[in-house]
Amino acid sequence: MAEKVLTAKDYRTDVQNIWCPGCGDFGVLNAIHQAVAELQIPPQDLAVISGIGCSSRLPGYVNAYGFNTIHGRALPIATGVSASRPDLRVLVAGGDGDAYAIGAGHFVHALRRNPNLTYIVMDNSVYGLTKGQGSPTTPVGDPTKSQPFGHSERPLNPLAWALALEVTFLAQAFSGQVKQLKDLIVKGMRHEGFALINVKSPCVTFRGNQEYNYYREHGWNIDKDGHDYHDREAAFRITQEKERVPFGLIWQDENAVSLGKQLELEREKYSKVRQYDNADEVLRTFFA
Ligand SMILES: Cc1ncc(C[n+]2csc(CCOP(=O)(O)OP(=O)(O)O)c2C)c(N)n1
Ligand code: SF4
Ligand SMILES: [Mg+2]
Repeated sequence: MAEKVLTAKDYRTDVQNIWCPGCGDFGVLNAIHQAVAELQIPPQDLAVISGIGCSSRLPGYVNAYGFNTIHGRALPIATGVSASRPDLRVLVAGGDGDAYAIGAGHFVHALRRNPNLTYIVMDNSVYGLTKGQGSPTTPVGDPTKSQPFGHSERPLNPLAWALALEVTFLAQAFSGQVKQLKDLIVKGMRHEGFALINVKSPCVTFRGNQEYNYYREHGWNIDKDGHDYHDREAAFRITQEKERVPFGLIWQDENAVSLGKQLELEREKYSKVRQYDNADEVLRTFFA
């Protein structure tokens, strides 16, 4: 019998979606459903791991293994899943607070280890779930629930930060451009190593409904503009862009060794050394 061709519908779940109408995260969810269908990943071969936040509800809406973990801790848990089950394809999802504030330490070390993960950060420049406080990507001067007269801290530049940390796949997308986002997720999931996709995903409830227009007017499609994503200096210049918001694949390094490959090599090395049957034998050998 011919194998069933999976479609985006096969990855939907019956879990009631409680995102606000108009939330940008719907576009991200659609793009994920389409991307995993394009890659024909059976649900039992897919894991979706998140932290805590509105965006981190996403695993509930994807028919796959899912784990809505702890605020800021999606990456270490996903790294463990990927390391112990290399047969699974692992997507990580979460918000700008989850990734770049409380999860910042884990972000640094996940990039350093280069595990086989595709990390989709739904960057809405606000803490949505906790009702509208400023986040690490809130622009200076924007009113928030915590600073109604304007956010005072300078925003972090996640693209420049990730590139400086030698991320091996870096892209930015807009949740209002589902086709481009889907293509980037497909490329990210084919990448051997860590793929970061920062997605501008408007929070209509706490940042108004003008951001869709802003990204449409100021968006710069670098894929169509002929950007060479192997050119590191050009990639850095893109991360410094002030007037336009770059969307597309910024940087890819296909030669870096992934954590998955590294672990294969380690297993091979250690399979050749003496195996111990019990702890007493180990203690006798090393502490005799
Ligand atoms: C350890 C811990 N600290 C704080 C919180 C409260 N908290 C839950 S979600 C969140 C921020 C959510 O913002 P973001 O990660 O940007 O996700 P969004 O809701 O905007 O999608 C905070 C501070 C928590 N759940 N756990
Ligand atoms: S509060 Fe904002 S981020 Fe959360 S579901 Fe509503 S629109 Fe989306
Ligand atoms: Mg947020």
